[in-house]
This record gives sequence, C-alpha cells and structure tokens, in this order.
Amino acid sequence: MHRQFAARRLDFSVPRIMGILNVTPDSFFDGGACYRDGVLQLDLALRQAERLIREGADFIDVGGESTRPGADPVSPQAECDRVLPVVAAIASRLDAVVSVDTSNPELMVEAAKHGAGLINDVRALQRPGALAAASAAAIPVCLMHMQGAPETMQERPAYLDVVADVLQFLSARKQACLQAGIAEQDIWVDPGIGFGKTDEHNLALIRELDRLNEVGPILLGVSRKSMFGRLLGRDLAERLPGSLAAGLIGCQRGARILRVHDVAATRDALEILRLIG
Ligand code: PT1
Repeated sequence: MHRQFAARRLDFSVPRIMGILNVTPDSFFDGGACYRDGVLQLDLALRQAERLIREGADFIDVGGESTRPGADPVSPQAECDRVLPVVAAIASRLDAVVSVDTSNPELMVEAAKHGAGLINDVRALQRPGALAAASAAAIPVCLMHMQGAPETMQERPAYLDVVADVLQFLSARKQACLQAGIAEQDIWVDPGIGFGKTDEHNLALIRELDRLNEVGPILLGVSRKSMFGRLLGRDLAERLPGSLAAGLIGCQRGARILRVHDVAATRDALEILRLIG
C-alpha cells in the first residue's frame, strides 16, 4: 500500500514513524523545549525536527495546541503564529512529511499552502468549516476519536461498548469527509488513546485495533501517555518501555503510523518486528 502526502509518496508495507514536535509552551512531555524567554525559537524547532528525521521519522507532527487531559485552549491566531513558520521551515528544508496537529480550519488551509502533507485533527474535522478547509487543502487527513473535550474528558469516561462506539464514530466522520469531497485514500483513522478513556478502554482499543482497519489505515498514538503511569506505576520519564510494547502490539494489529516522542527507540523496535515478521 502506498499513499501520497503533498509532494511525498510513502510505502506502508512497514509501519512508519511520526515524530512529535510540540511548539506549545506547555507540552506534557517536552514543555517549551522550543521556547526561550517565552518566545518560540524557529532554529530550536528545526534542530529538533532534524534530529527526529535523522532518527527515522517519516512524518513530523507539528502541534501548537496542547490537547492532553486538562489542557487549556489556545486562540486560533496564536496557534497559526506558532505553527505556520515551523511548518514552512521544515517543509522547505527537511526531508519528511509535515503533519499539522490542529482543529483550526484556517490553519489547515494555510499549512497546506506552506507545504504540510497531512492534517491531524484530534476533533476529526468537527469544528465549523473544518471539513471544507480540509477538502480545500487537498492533503490527507487523520480523524481521531475523542469523548468530550480536553479540559474535562478524563472526568468520567463511559461507553456501552468502547470499540463499537469508536468504530461507529470514525465511520460517520469518514462518510462526512467523503461527502465533503475528500478522497477515500486520503482518510486515516485513530482511536484516540487517552482522549476520554479509562485504562480499560485504552487497552480494549489496542487489543481490538484491527477492527478499525475496515474504516481506514490506522495512526496510533500511545507515546508516554498516563495509562502507562497508572498501569505500571511509572513517572513520565519511565514510560518508554510500556509505550514501545503497546506501539508494537498496535502495529501487529494493523497500525501503519506510530506517533511517538522516542523515534530512535521506536525504529529499533519496529526493525525487530520487521525482521521476525
Ligand atoms: C494521538 C494524539 C494526537 N495524542 C493523534 N494526535 C496527542 N492523531 C496529541 C495522557 O493520558 O494519540 N493521535 N495529538 C497527545 N494527547 C495526549 C492524550 C497526551 C493523553 C497525553 C495523554 O497522558
């Protein structure tokens, strides 16, 4: 299976790695790594992207709004100001698909003009104008499932059947994309690990991940999420082994893109998976 992302065509006979580049001052993992004295530094963002690519990332996911549990929203203008210069710099200078982690329609269109190759929306294009913007951007989209909103989503997650609910939601959003003129081969899906889900919900979604393959190719993000903290009793800095195990199992069950902080370690794990087959 091959897919086109703006100027780049990628082969998905093996899973691909998406490296995370946070350009927020408050990320849960590398909070403010690209900031000095509260000001975003383009050279730090570029250097970090370069490192992720050297380590084996095929995608760089640029995010200007934190969506982890409890995060505060950011204004659309502030988000564009943070993200667009970074998207443009990476797309013009480095060899990777630039993904833009946003729910903001204006940013979707502008990012595509500046060379982005994928729209990664944790709100699955549900904001007013987002479907039309993604369609106009004419690059692939990733639709993620979330229950509730980041501010409150972990308060009381509840489902009758979490896997069936997520499947149904993603199928409905895919239909909405098709109606908006987005091509079927440009639609990716993501169960949204940690987005309005208990540990049991997250585990069930990874366990039964292959059921999502009928909707579209799967992107999976588990990297250093709090479920590993609770399940294993680990701080943020100690969650890599659990993340690698869950990511590999996800790939065995169909994930084609892994969204991660730790690209080098993920590449080694995926190489062993490939060699064993
Ligand atoms: C994801 C994802 C994302 N995750 C996609 N985009 C985040 N497509 C941002 C925790 O429980 O999985 N898929 N963009 C980061 N979100 C979280 C959520 C970070 C939960 C941490 C937690 O710790």
